[in-house]
Amino acid sequence: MAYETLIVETRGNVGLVTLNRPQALNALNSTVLKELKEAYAAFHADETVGAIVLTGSERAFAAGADIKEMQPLEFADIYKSDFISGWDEVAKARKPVIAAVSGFALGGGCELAMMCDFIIASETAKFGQPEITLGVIPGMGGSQRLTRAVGKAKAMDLILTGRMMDAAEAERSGLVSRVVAPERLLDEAFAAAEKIASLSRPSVMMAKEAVSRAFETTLEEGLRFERRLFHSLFATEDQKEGMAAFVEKRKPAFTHR
Ligand code: CO8
Repeated sequence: MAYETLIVETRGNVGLVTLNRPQALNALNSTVLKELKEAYAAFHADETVGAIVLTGSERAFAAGADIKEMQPLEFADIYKSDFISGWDEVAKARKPVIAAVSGFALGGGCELAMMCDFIIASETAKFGQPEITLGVIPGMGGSQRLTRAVGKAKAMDLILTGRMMDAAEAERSGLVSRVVAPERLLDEAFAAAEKIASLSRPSVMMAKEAVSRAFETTLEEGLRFERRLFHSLFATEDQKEGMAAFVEKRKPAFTHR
C-alpha cells in the first residue's frame, strides 16, 4: 500500500514505520493518524511480524499535532467529531511497539512516543509538552501518560512551562528506557524488536497486557490479572518448550512466533 505521510516496511520479523512529513517536522495531521492506523492493522494481520519500531527523522520524531490543521477549528466541530480520539486506537496496538526517538518529540509527538511500549532515545532527543504556549493543553494523553511516567513534579514543570527536556533528563526521569548515540538509534531499536519477535508471541503479548494493566487498576486487581495470565500460559506449547529447553540446556524452538 502507498502511504503519503509514512514509510512502512518489514525487515525480518520487525515492522518499521517511519513518519515522513519532513516539511513539517513530522507534525501529526489527520492523514498521519489514518495511515498509522492502517499500517498497524496490516502489521497485526501479518503473522510474521512480532514487534514494531516507530521512528521519525534525525531532526524530529514529531514536532506535535499539526498546528496549521488545528488553527481554524471551532469548539462545536471538534467536540462533535471527538477530535483526537482516534489516537486511542494507535495506543491500543496489541503487538509491542518501540519508539526510536531522535530530535524533537513535542506535544502530540511526545504523546505518540508515550503511546508506544517503551522509548529508546538518541542523545539528540528533546521531549516536551509545549501546548500551553499555544493557549491549549496536551490533548493526546500528555497530562495522563507523562504524569504516570515521570511523576507529578516533572510533569507539572514541563506542562505548565512548556519547556523541553533533553535525553539525559528524560532517562533520569524514567520517560525513556535507554539513550544511545544518534548513529546507533535504529540498530538498538531493531535489536530490541528482533529479540522480542524471536520469543513466544502469546507470552510477549500477555506481558505487554499485564504491564499496561498496571496503569489502569489497583495493585490487588493487577496482581490477580497477572497471575491469571501466568496460569494461562501453561496451556501453551511454548511454555512446555521454553522450560524443557532450559532443562535440556538448548535453545527453545517456539511454535507461536
Ligand atoms: N505543526 C505544523 N507545522 C509545524 C509544526 C507543527 N507542530 N512544527 C513545525 N512545523 C513546521 C513549521 O511551521 C515550519 O514550516 P515552514 O517552513 O512552512 O514555516 C517547519 O515545520 C520547520 O519548523 P521551524 O522552522 O519552526 O523549525 P525550527 O528548527 O526553527 O524549530 C521547533 C523547531 C522548535 C520544533 C518549532 O518548529 C516548534 O516550536 N514547533 C511547534 C512545537 C509545538 O508547539 N508542538 C505542539 C503542537 S500542539 C499539540 O501537539 C497538541 C496535541 C493534542 C492534539 C492532537 C491532534 C492530532
